[in-house]
Amino acid sequence: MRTKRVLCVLCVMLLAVLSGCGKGGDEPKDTKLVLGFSQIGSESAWRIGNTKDIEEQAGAYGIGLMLENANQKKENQIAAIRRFIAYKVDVIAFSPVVEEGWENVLKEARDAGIPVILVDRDINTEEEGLTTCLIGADFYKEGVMAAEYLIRKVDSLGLTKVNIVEITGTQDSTPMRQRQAGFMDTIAGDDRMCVLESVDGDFLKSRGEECMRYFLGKYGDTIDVVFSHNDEMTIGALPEIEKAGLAPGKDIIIISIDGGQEAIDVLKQGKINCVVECTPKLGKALMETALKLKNGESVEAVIHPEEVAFTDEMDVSTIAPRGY
Ligand code: GYE
Repeated sequence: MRTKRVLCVLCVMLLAVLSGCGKGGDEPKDTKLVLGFSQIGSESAWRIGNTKDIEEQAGAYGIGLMLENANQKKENQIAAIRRFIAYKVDVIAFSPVVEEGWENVLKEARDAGIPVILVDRDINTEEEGLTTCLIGADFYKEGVMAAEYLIRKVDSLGLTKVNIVEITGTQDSTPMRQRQAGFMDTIAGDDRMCVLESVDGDFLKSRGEECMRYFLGKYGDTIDVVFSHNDEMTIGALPEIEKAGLAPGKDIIIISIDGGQEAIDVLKQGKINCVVECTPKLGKALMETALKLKNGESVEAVIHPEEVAFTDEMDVSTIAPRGY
C-alpha cells in the first residue's frame, strides 16, 4: 500500500517536472492541476477514510495528487509543504496536526504564489490571510451536540449529579480545543454536571485505553460519564471499563465523536450511548476548491459539512453503512 502510494507520488512528481520541460512553444502544455496534500498520519479510521476519500476524489476530478503522510509530526508536514513549493505545485492543502507553528512555511508558500487550503483542522497565526480557506467540520458544534445529548440523558434518568471524565484529542489541535469548548460551554450552567478530569488521549486507541485505566484507578465506580473526543480512544477505553466489572453504556454513559462503522456497531450493541458524526469525506469540496483557485476564482472562506448525532434515543438499526 505504502509502496503503491510512494510510486504514485513519484509519477505525479515526474509528470510535474516533465510538464515544465516542453522544448518547443507549440507543444501542448499539461494543464492538469497538481495538488500537494500533507496528511497528518494514520491514527484513526477517520483519518484513513479521509485519505482514501481525497485519493478517490482526486482521481475522479483528474487532479494530480502528491500525497505525503506526516506520521503525526508537525516537522514532517513543514518539510512536505517545502517540497510542494519546490515542485511548484498549483495548490497546497494540509491538515495541520496542531494550530500553532505554521507562519514561516506559509509565508514561503505565499511568496511562491501558491494558494493554500486548510483541510479538516485550523491554524492560529499572528498574520491573517496566509491560507485561502478551511474545509472541515464545525468541532465546536460537535462538542455542543455531545453535551446536549448528555443533558437529555441525565434528564431522562432523573440523575441529580454526574461525574464526567474527558479523554481529549491531540493537545493544541483544533478538534481537541473546539470539541472541549463546545461541550464545557454547554454544560457550564448545569450544576448536576461535574467534570472530574480531562486527559490527553492524542486520538489514539492505545492512549484511550491508558487514560481509562488511569481514571478507573483514581475514581473507580464514581465515574458516570466518559466523553471521548474520537471513536478510537472510546474503543480503547471500553474493555478497561468491562475489566473493572462495569457495563459501558449502562453503568457509565459513553459519548464518542466521529461515527465510524466500528463505533456505530458498538452503539448498536448498547455499549456506546451517543456518537456525534464527524465526516471525513472532504475530498469533493477540496478538489472543487482547488480547481477554483487554479482558475483564479474566489472561494468560500469556510466550508462545514452537515453533521448529526447517532444516539440510543433513536432506532439505531437503521443507520446506513458509514464507509469509514
Ligand atoms: O476526530 C480523529 C482524527 O481532525 C476530525 O482527527 C479529525 C480528528 C478525528 O484522528 O479521529
